[in-house]
Amino acid sequence: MLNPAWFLDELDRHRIGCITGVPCSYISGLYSMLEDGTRPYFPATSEGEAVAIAAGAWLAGSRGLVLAQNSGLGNMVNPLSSLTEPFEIPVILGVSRRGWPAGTDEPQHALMGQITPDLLRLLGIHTEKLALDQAAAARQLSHAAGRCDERRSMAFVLEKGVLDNAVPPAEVAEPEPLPPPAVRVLRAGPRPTRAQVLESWLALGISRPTVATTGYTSRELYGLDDRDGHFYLVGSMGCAPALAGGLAFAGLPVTVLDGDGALLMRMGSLATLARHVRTPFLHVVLDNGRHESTGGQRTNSGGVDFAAAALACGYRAAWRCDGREAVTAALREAVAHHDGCVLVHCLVRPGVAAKPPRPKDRLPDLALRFRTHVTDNFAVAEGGSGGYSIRP
Ligand SMILES: Cc1ncc(C[n+]2csc(CCOP(=O)(O)OP(=O)(O)O)c2C)c(N)n1
Repeated sequence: MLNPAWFLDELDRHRIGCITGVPCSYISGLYSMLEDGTRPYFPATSEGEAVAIAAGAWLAGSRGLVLAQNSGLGNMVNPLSSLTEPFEIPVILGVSRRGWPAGTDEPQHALMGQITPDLLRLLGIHTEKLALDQAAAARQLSHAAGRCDERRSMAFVLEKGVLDNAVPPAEVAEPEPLPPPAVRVLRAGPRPTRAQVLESWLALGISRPTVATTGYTSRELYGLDDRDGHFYLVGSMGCAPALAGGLAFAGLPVTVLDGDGALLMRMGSLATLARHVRTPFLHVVLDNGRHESTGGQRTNSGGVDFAAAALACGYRAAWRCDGREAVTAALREAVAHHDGCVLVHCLVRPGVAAKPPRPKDRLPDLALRFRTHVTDNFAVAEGGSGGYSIRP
């Protein structure tokens, strides 16, 4: 059996700067240590969100570990197959194995217990059972860190009893939530298209890492102005805010350009970001009420007040704007905020002028270009205030 304190020290030794995930009772001792607030731990609302956070950590120059129960493996399949694998962004997974040995656990875990290692391998991820013996486990963690340098992910299957659970849960004092501020409503000018909002953002000339969501938003941004500091999330719809979160947790200022369909897909990220982001984080929602990139089918966004939802989750400020001038004014005000998440909900006209281009470079090259830009140009936090330290 491994000591969780030793395990966490090993992670630190291997510069695994960002730990995220969703709990499992098999490794509750490890979570108790993480929850005491002394580690760079960012609990996620879903395991898929956690994979995107860990991917963001790598893009910020660090390494990310996702801890999860195997029941959450299904939630990870999308970002593991359409984000980390095609972009060659390495993540380390620690997946507990409920339902194993066969017949020893609750029925809802039986099938996943059987197929966990095969499923991970099917996703192309090198998978090993974490050893009970400290020296062997240390070698495995070194191996995982080495694979990160080669831009390859690795998964550890955590069987029952691998980590000592005799650690009492940490007492975490919850601050009293403050009443949310009011949404600022702005109306001025004709309703813009998505491309016009992107132009308004670019015209502000703010140089910060910018993550664009799946589909036409990424493609239009690429077509308008391809920059090293742009990350085009061509797959993994809904994961842009979480990926941006992985960057922000490292102390970076970030902008995320999101869609209404995409945000609705992983709304839990609003709570994760509000809780952990301490850097300037601008979340722009381009709400055309449509899944325009797949042919214009309706989303469920009609009447959804994304600005109020963000404030209810703990964002510091939020705007709802209708009209091109309103968008510009809201973006100007929003970038002046320097202490956490703000959201600008832009009502946009459906429509796309011409088929926007797709990024021409190889996805792994785009990821490396972005990472190099970020690590060369932005200072990252040295721990504390929500940031994790990144050491060369
Ligand atoms: C997980 C996942 N589900 C579905 C898709 C297919 N898909 C790609 S873009 C898109 C629509 C996105 O809608 P929205 O975020 O509102 O942006 P818009 O296309 O309107 O700009 C869909 C459904 C996908 N790529 N990934």
